[in-house]
Amino acid sequence: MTDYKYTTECRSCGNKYINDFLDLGAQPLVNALLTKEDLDKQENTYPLTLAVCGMCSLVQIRETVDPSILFKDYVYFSSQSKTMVDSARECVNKVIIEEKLNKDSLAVELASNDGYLLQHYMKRGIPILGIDPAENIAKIANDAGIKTLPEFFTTELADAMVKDGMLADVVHANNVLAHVADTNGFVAGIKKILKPSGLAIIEVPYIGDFIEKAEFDTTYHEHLCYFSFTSIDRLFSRNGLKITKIERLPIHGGSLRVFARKSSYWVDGSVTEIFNEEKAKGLELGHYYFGGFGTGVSFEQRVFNKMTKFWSNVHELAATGIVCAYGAAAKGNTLLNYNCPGRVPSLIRFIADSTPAKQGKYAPGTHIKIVSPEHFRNYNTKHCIILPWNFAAEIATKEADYTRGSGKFWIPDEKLGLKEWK
Ligand code: JHZ
Repeated sequence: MTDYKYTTECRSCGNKYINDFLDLGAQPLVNALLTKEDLDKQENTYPLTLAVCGMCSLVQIRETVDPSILFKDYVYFSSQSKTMVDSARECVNKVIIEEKLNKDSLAVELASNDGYLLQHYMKRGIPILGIDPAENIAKIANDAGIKTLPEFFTTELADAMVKDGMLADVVHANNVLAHVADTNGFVAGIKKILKPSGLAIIEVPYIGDFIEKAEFDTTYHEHLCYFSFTSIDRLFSRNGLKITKIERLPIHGGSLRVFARKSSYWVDGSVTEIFNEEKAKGLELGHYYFGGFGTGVSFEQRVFNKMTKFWSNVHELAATGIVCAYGAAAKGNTLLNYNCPGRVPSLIRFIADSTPAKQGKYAPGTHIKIVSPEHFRNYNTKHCIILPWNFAAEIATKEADYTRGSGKFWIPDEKLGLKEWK
C-alpha cells in the first residue's frame, strides 16, 4: 500500500531510537466495513507494528494511514454505549459545578462524535462547540442541535478559533489524542484555545492496563499512540500544559482521565501517586514492554499464546453448538484478524451490533456478516463471544434472555483463551 507512512522517529519527542515489541502482521483497517459488492474485490491491508520510545517512553505504532481514509466517513457512534454516555454525563455535571460554568462559558469537545458528551452541557444551558472530521457523524450531531464543525482539529483551526475570540472554559478530548498524527500540534492547539483559567480534560486508554491485561486488540491503525502518565506528562509539559489531576477509569479496559491547565500552583495527590506507581513498575523503561510484565515471557509471546488458546476454545465451543459474536468493535476486528485462520467465518456465524451503519456490512478481513441484535435474538445460537469485552456487562444485561435460555456469553481471556461471562 502507498497510502501510509512509516515512522522512524518518536511521534512525541522525535527520538530515533524506538523499538518494536509487537508485530501484528498485515491488518485491514478495522472500521473499513465491507459491502456485499466489496467482498469480490481485493481488500487493502497495512502492516501494524507496536514500538516504544527509548527516550520519552511513548508507545506508538509505526504506520500512519492517511487520516482522511480513516475518519471522514466513520461508523463508530459513541452514543451506542450507555456506559460512555453515563460516564460523560457524570463528568460534565461535576465540571459545571467545579468550574462554575454558566451561559457565558464555552465548552468545546474535540472529536465530539454524535454529541454524546456535549448534549449534557447543552441541556444545562452552557454554550458548546463540537469539532469532528467525520462528516456523516457531524451532520447527525448538527441535526440534533449540537453545533459541530466537520473538521480535523489542527493548529491552524486553533489559530482561527482564537482569532474569532472562541476561547474555551473547558476543552474535552476523549479517545482522540491517540488518533492524531501531529501529536505535539494537537496538544499545543488545546493550549491555544483555552482561556487563561481554562481546563482541559483528556481521556486516553491506559498502556498499564493494556500490557498487564494483554489488551493487544486495542491496537489498530486509528490508534497511533498508547499513553502512560509518564509519556503524556512529557508530551504536555513540552507543549505548555500542566497536569493537575489524574483519574483512573474502567472504560475501554482501563483509561486515564487527565486534567490539565496552562498553569497551576495546585496539583492533586493523584499525580504523584501514579508517577510513583509507574516508576515502581518501570513503565518508563523498555523492559516493561519486552519483559512480559515480570512473567518472563515477552508481550508478543503472551499475545500469541492468548490467541492460540482463543481459537482452540472457539473450536471446542463450535463442536457443541452454533457460535456467534456480539459487537462489531474495532478491537474485535484486530482480535479476529490476528494470525487469522482462514476458517474463521465458518466458525463464527455472524456479529450482532446495534449500530445501524454497521448492520448489513461485513467485518474487514474475516468477512463475517454484521447483523442486528434482533437477528441475534431470533437465531438459535449456543455461544456468543462479546468482542467489545469492555462492554460485556452492558451487553449481557441488555441481552439477559440469552443466558436465561441455553445461551452462554464468552469474552477473550489471556489465561483461558475464552472465559464465560456470568
Ligand atoms: P467499542 C472505540 O473502539 C472507538 P471500539 C475508537 N476508535 C476508540 O478510540 C476506542 O473505542 C477507545 C457495539 N455495541 O466502543 C457498538 C452494541 O452493539 O468497544 C460498537 O460497534 N451493543 C474511537 O470500536 C461496539 O459494540 C451494546 O450494547 O473497539 C463497541 O465498540 C454496546 C455497549 C455496544 O470500541
